Amino acid sequence: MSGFGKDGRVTRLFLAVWPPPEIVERLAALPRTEQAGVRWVPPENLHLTLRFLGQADPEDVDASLGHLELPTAEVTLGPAVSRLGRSVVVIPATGLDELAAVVRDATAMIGQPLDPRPFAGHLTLARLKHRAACGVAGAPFRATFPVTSIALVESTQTGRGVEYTTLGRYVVGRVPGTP
Ligand code: 3AM
Repeated sequence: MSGFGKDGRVTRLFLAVWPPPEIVERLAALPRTEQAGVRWVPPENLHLTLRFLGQADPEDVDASLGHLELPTAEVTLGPAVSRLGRSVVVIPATGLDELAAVVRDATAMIGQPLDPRPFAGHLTLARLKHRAACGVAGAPFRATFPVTSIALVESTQTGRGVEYTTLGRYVVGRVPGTP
């Protein structure tokens, strides 16, 4: 774990998997038609959320995850761009359920209450306003990659949109402190 200030800042946080650069490149190459009511996620922000914490102290997260053995995971994205609910354009993701459950259990008392809905692995590509149509829905996309770490990410709303900063990473598949 690295990258935390010790100033006890309270921030909006979430835990996520960053896809590897070659997958981000392929995701960014999907058609991104600029049209009214469609807000595309910039390629550098593409991620798979494991848990949204909201306002929380990063040190509490570190205390909960820093000594935990996180299960390994292999993400499969696909088979195609689809919708999650009415307004989110996603690529479904499988392979993260066990990791998400461990993260969720370990951080249950931190940040906002747990979402009672079952975990639905996905990578958000765009958000739609007023049920806008989005040309990319249905486009085939398949990719598989191993998860090497999960990231604690700080989300900051700026004039240019949302900015994500990785505050720290937790390696999966080994007990912290062992080689
Ligand atoms: O990974 P996705 O796109 O599903 O929608 C936000 C994004 O999810 C979600 O957290 C992820 C990283 O920002 N998010 C933002 N605010 C939220 C909230 N208040 C939220 N999820 C639940 N409650």
